[in-house]
Amino acid sequence: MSRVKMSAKLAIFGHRPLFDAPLHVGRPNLPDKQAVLERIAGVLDSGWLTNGGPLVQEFERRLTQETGAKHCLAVSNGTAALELALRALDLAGEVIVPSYTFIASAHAVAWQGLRPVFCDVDPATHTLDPEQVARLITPQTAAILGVHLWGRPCDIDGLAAVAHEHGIPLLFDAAHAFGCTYRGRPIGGFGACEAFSFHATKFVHCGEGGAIATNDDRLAERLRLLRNFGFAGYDRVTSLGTNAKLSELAAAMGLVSLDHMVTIVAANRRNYEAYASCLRSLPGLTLLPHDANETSNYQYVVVEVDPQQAGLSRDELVTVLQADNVLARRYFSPGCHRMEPYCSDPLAAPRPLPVTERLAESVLALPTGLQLDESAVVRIGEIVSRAIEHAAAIRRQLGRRRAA
Ligand code: T4K
Repeated sequence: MSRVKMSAKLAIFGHRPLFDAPLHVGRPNLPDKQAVLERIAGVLDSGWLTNGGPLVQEFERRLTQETGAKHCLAVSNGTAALELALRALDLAGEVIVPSYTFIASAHAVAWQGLRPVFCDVDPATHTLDPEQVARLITPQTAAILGVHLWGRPCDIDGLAAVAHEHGIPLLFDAAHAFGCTYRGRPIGGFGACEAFSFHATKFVHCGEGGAIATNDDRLAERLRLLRNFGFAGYDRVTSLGTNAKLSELAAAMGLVSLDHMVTIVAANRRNYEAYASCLRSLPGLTLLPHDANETSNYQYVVVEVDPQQAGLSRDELVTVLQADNVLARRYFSPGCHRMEPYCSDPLAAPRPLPVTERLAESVLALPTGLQLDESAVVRIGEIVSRAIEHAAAIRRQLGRRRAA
């Protein structure tokens, strides 16, 4: 083993991984197993497992308290929340969405027979750029779907101005933004409606779950029908509908998760700050900042890698981290417009998306949540620091691997 390899104690050079077990991005937070089991035992004893049972109703009341929205309808997952929201707005034509997001944002639009038109994002926030949105408006534009990525709210005022000028609805994919605020007000009360995800990987979760928040009584009524086969009474169907109900078992998990929300956010924030101090002095790495005037859930730790300054590309750094059992993720790469069915549709991205392309090449997400403490973050910071210090040797090592 060469002198360089000995000094760079990294698994990529054949050393034992720094972590024995993998650290995942999106490892579910499970703060109180006993409380979950007790809630689930109560569900089983009651003999009421779904169809808007007492725990789903309690979960919805809690969501209303957290978001301040007039209505919160629990649904089976975040994608269903988006699909129902788009359906309830009775849209036809195009919906402007960011390409830099999880594929569900785009698929929910296409699944409703609408055409997603992909727009570029603001490099500072990774969310829709209202100026770019304005340039994509055509007579076919039916709505704007903003995504509050990483818990960072969109420029809601900017997007609302564009939507208002053109008389089209604005709605939000708030899958990442439960527990966050915009101008001091909780996410959930903006636009026509906002769609949350409570997937296992979200900081508050039901295993699988979602919700739609709205202040609009008529929209809420329509969403209630859509979620439950169009049933307006015991055996009275008044509209088309689907089954997007949340089960009592999932609500049990969600309620316990909500009980521990403050602890989880505190752990996320502690981890975020620990990452910030580890990465601050390293060249070519930028931790996505949070607005100090707003509340955030800190559920994603997002780093942009500048390969010129860091000496390593994002993908090379991910390989180094993964060798040490830190399963950093390339979120979101490639952008939605580069995936099927959208990359086969010449009309899907009418303008170039340079910021999206750059972010898709440079962003990585690091593990956080209750699974790791500050000392684990410091060790991850050490891996990154050693990787940058030994960037040239790592490149040679990866080159040898590719050649072998
Ligand atoms: N809009 C946005 C902006 C979204 O990010 C999402 C979902 C949605 C809409 C749709 O909401 P849902 O319909 O999902 O409610 C994950 C999640 O599956 C997905 O929910 C999430 N966004 C997305 C950002 O991340 P993947 O493909 O990256 O990875 P996944 O689910 O395999 O899990 C990530 C890691 O977490 C795994 O490496 C292992 C670990 N893990 C995962 C699960 C499910 C566990 O340790 N235990 C588990 O139970 O999508």
